[in-house]
Amino acid sequence: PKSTAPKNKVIISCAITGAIHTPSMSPHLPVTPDEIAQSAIGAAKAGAAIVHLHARNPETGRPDQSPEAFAKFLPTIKAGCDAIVNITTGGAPTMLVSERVRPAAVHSPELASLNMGSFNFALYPMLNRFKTFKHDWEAAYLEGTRDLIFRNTFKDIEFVLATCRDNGTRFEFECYDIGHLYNLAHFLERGLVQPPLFVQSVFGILGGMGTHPEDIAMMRRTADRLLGRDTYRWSVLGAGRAQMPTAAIAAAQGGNVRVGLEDSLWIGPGQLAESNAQQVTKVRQIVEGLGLEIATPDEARQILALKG
Ligand code: KMH
Ligand code: ZN
Repeated sequence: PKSTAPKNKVIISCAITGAIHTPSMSPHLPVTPDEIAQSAIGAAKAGAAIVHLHARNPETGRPDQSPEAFAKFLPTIKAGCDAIVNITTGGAPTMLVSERVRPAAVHSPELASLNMGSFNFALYPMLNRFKTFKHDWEAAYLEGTRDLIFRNTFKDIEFVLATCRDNGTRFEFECYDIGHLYNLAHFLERGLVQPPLFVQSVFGILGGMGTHPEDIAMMRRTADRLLGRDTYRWSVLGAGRAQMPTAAIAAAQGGNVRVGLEDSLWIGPGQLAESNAQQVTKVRQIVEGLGLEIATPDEARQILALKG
């Protein structure tokens, strides 16, 4: 069969471990540098063009935003696959932006995440589902988000942009609400961000937008109107059980998709995903089932104008 032009291919991102879930929630959540590296390589082999990375303390599983923690798995990932490395500047919602930006500043990845506004980032409802924890910090971390603002002021965003400017890192703009698209349009107007913008619409974090198909449609329409359809590349992620339905809805409309254990621990109702690769395989089947092709890492580099 004839292959479609790269720009019509679907980029699969996989967020390997994140800072939302804690180790006691799933034995499959990668924690140590080797687990993170092998899980990222597995996701890439299954079809992820981009791996979105956070680091954790190997003993406790607590999010660790030191550049040294990332240095323990980045060389293995780069040697083991060709996927685009995307380093978080979100870190954990409890961290300050000065700490959050350091791994991207030091390791100069092709992509880094950039969270486009301040909002309540509530993880405490997970305490209704998960009740026993191996480590002291886990329950307190989740409970603490009852009174937490994930801070991403205009100055914070400018700081991340300025810090990463000289190393040519481009961004996965995390937009959890319509206002975050207006913030991105503001930075576009000021010439501080350059097209094509990689917009990651995040659905299903309590404090941000929900996961209704109307929310997904509204996000898409607003991005088209504010940014211009050719100015941005649209990707979506749905948290928890919304992961696959959100991906399916967006892929059917020309969107790109993100999966991974950062965003959902599940592969089906009540069934924990055993790996990141399992979720990538599932979303790939959805995408290909729609008659669409997935982008290779090099095609994704071209689509997103990355430095390579
Ligand atoms: N945790 C996700 C909801 C970041 O790393 O900058 C969004 C995220 C944030 O990936
Ligand atoms: Zn993340």
